[in-house]
Amino acid sequence: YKNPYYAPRRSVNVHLFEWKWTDIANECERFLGPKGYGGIQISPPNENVVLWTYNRPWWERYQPISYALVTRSGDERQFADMVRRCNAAGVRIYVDAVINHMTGEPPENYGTAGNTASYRDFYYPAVPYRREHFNWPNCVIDGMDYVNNAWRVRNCELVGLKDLNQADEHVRNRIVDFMNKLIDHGVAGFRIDAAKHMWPQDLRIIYDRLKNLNTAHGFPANARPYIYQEVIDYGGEAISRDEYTPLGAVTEFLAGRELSNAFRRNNQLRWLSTWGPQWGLLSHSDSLTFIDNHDNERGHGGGGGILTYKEPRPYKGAIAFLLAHPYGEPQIMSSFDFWDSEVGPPMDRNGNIISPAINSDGTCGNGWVCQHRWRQIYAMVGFRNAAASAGLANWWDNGSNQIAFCRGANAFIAFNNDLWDLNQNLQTCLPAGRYCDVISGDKVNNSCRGKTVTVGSNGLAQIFVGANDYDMMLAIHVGPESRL
Ligand code: AAO
Repeated sequence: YKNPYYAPRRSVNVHLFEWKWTDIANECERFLGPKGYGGIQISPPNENVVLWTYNRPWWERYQPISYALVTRSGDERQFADMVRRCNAAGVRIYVDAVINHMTGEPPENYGTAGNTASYRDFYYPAVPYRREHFNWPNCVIDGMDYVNNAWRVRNCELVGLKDLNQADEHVRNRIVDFMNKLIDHGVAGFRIDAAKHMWPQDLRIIYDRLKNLNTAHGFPANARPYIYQEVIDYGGEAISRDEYTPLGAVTEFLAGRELSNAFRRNNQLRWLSTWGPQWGLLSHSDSLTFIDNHDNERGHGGGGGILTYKEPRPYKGAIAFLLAHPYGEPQIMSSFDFWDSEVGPPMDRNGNIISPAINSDGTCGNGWVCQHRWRQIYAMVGFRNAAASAGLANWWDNGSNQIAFCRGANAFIAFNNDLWDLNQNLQTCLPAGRYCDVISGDKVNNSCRGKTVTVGSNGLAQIFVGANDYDMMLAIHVGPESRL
């Protein structure tokens, strides 16, 4: 369950938060495929409650009404078309699976597929679930439970969301049928929402009943779905991420917290020479790494202090380090612009999601941030693919916030987060020649719109990253996007 089964020479998962299936299919073909992205985390595809009372907040999608594949992102036919077209473009789809619970007790009681529920009776006829399928008698998790009561964290309700009992055979079968249907459609795996709130032994039974990935979509025989479990663990709680690593990969929230700290200059970049498990992070193969996610970019789920698109310079630096370093399986966030932590995606008066517009410079419009289209970010996807499995080599630092390293003989990156220029003759490990710095400008028709770096026969090159440069990093590699 720990292999994402990316297509060859690809990496990096991007969360296309609240995107529509037809837009994702187009994005796979016109951008993500060509730029080398490995996969996409999509928003929950199953029916959720419609919450006009809160003007259709983004979080209504975390309140299931049924497992019908109909949401504001699209219906089942559009879902199937997306998965087929993305797989054909070499880009995998990972589903955000909300299987811990159903809705809370919202004011409204109908869903995006037109089904209804009777909350008082814990009755969800379109699944169906009844009271006997929920943990009973019900209780609600309170703040201290996270610290000292694992039983309550798993058996009581998360913010009042009706808590399914995954020890029940009927519940397991409904969840397994839902996930297997998605595997039939060609998805490559799942983010398990609120995994901390389910018992590991129940999750194991569910995972073990999942089908192998669909070979008709290009997966090898006997491939198991990639599973990354959402467990928030900064230490000091009753439930540990280590209870979930025997089952699959786990979201490593510490990575984003530490890199946000460092790139905000609250910690010197030189200490990153030991980045990885020595920092208290999960082992490499267990770890899904990211800077921000859809919760902590807006202060949900205990956010705060995390870099987001709203602080672009240090954010791009942190993401560049995340993608340049071999540690972990990285994921990036692709957001819609927000000013309020509850507001949903751009929509028209009927609540239909408005598609991102694509501007002539390749960025997005209509309220979509599209970090995955920022040059400094997609360039680092190309960097990671060129670096491939080469290890980290030739670490250099100035004893402060200027660092540089190689990935074998394939790629080289330098960062300057000090208040003075970086101007050094550094070992790039690359073959002699001229390279385009993919951070400061694209290579177009064999000419470089950014800085050009000349590597000598000894691998050395003069590297300059000014303290006032637009970005704090410089990256070159042997791939066609950089070699001149
Ligand atoms: C909405 C309304 C609620 C209403 C509810 C039901 O906002 O007022 O009661 O409906 O009607 C999302 C939204 C929720 C929303 C929900 C359903 O974020 O606001 O509720 O949809 O519409 C915990 C869970 C974690 C969860 C996170 C939000 O463990 O799994 O809360 N994340 C996922 C999704 C998320 C989604 C759900 C789950 C539900 O990513 O989008 O909710 O499907 C500690 C614990 C964490 C815990 C946090 C927050 O964290 O460790 O496990 O996360 O508390 O309670 C420091 C600590 C850190 C601590 C944090 C906060 O940072 O270091 O450990 O403080 O105390």
